Amino acid sequence: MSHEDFPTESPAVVTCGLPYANGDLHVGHLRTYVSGDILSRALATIGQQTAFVSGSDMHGTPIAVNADQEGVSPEEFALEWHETYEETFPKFDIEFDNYGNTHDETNTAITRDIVRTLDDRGYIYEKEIEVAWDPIDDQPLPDRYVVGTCPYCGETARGDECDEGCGRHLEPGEIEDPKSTLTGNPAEYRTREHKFFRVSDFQEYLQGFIDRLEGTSNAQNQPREWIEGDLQDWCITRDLDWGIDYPGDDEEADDLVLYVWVDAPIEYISSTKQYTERVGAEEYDWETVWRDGDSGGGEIVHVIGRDIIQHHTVFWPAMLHGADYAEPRAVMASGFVNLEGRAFSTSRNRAIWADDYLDTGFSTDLLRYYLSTAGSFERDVDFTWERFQERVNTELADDVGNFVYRALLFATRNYDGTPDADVSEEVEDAIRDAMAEFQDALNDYSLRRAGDAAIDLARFGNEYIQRNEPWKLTDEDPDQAARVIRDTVQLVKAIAVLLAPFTPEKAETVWSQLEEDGTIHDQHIEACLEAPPETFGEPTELFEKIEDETVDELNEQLAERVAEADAAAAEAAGDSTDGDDVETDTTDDDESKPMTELEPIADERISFEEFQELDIRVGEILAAEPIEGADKLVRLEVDIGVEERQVVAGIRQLHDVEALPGTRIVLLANLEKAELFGVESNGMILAAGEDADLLTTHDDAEPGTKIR
Ligand code: B3M
Ligand code: ZN
Repeated sequence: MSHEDFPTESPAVVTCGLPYANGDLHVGHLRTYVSGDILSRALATIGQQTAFVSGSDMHGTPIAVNADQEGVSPEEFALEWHETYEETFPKFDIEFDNYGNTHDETNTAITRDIVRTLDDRGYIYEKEIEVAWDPIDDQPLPDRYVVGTCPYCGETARGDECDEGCGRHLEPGEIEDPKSTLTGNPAEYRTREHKFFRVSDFQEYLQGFIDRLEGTSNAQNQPREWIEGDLQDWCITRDLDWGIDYPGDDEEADDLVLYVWVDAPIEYISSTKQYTERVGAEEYDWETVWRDGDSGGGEIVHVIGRDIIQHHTVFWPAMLHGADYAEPRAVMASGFVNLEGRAFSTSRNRAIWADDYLDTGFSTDLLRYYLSTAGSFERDVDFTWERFQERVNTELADDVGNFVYRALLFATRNYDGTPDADVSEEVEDAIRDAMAEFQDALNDYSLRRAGDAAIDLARFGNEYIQRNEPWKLTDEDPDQAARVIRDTVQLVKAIAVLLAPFTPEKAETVWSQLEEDGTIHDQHIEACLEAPPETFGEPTELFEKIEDETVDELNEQLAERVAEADAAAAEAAGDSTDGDDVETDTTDDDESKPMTELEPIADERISFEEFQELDIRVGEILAAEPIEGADKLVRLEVDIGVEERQVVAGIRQLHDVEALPGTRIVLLANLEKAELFGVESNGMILAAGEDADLLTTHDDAEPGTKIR
């Protein structure tokens, strides 16, 4: 790996976190895959040799449990999902150079080889530990077969992860008050021999690694606490039938499989190797990338969700280093996609699924653009159809679509294509600046900025046409008219090249409208400045605007889904308080959970004027009543001085509804109206955090007083 700017001499590999072969993909997953795809396309555009790989994560307890419940073998179960993913990704133009799976031969062989190497080098040792055991069913309960209490923070946790509390990876035997998730039986601890990886041996190495690591700041900073603290060794085996067998002829280890997190990241290597096997090492050599030879390997960039940073910045680099593989250059950890401020819940259908999006009939380019450039990469984003509509209509339809259409229409009507003139210095400079910004943004791992480089160029183009009024010039000064149109056609081409990684289909449409040869996806960024063909035909409009009615419809569907999911969640919460129930739903990998981690401060500043557009008032709750059928919602009547408002708030389970009247609150008064469960909500009560801690005033500001 180098730390030179992209493009470098060494080949790069962009990887995406492997989806568990365990359920449908949703828009939250797509955020990572789309971003990985865009990054790899964009790196190729600037001349970086790049492979883009991933694969399905086939192992682990949730898959074993779910397969069992369906009465099929884990392999059959996981392969079916694997095939579904192979079909789903291309629908979103997520085009992996290789998409394998962790159970295939390549990954099994490389995993066993790496573990053997670590073992031979003394990085693996055996230790007797206590593992959770179901005494009634007489079976071991690894990882998610067991729930209990986190020994660090006291929250309810899964066997391998404190998912609702402090977020720590938990080692076998750590969880307190264990219970089986299969039967609900209280578990006991039994002594078993397991294999441990000496992560502690790598402390010094990891301290250097984390200082070198590029990518998003959450990936660079979050692991410091672990790396600089006491590094615990890592149990890498499980009492499970499903997984990759522990290598070697150690009889004791015969019935152990490797922990899923050992073989999962190794799939990055295996998938790259499979790519080489297909295209030949002259075209792309996996070993140059992954082997820690003299060159120190290639440019390895991992694109992942922010919940698996620890695996990618502690365990994984230690494994790589211990077995003489190259280290990652960068980790880009994306925030989650939320609905109304809360994480998707796959088991409760509180999510927007990949198929839901395909059902809308919108071009997948729109979602790609929206997901990859929605705020800063590491921040959670709330998915709303309004915001989606707004960005599509303004940035893609108004800025890009209008400009491209106007420029090309004018060019074809007056010149049958590109007029015979030189590009002006002003426009050439603008294009060069955009190219430089695009390249710089990639080196900063900021897809948002790379996308903005293209959009800003389109804005410049619109302004340039407006300012130069070529429609007046055709008669008055035909030479100047030709120069202006030559400029705008060049701008169109440049915008298409820069947008191609984001909106591959639409960019290709522009390419064929220009009657360029080949595909836009093989172009180098320098194509931005190369002359377009002399002749081409009339264009068609690139982006259709999304109508308000469409958004209303989509919102209705979504509100229904969220309400149903919340009701289901409330019901489940109610159930588990009245008994010793345990959560037996193991299908969820990203269950809605309180955000334990404080969100980083937004990167983007807003102006004081923008703040002033928010009409925030002091109010007083006059009346409060639950909304029938909606377990979380209350209808409030609020006095805001100037008038009384009806507001719906999702605070029913968090506050004593009867005690609410008389409470001073703070209300966002100029929020768009919404309808929830058939009740109109005219404003939003402000509250902090998951517990909806209501904001109020300290003194006696009267209802109606404006917050400034
Ligand atoms: N299969 C999914 C997750 O925890 C897990 C990723 C593996 S990446 C090597 O997000
Ligand atoms: Zn915890």
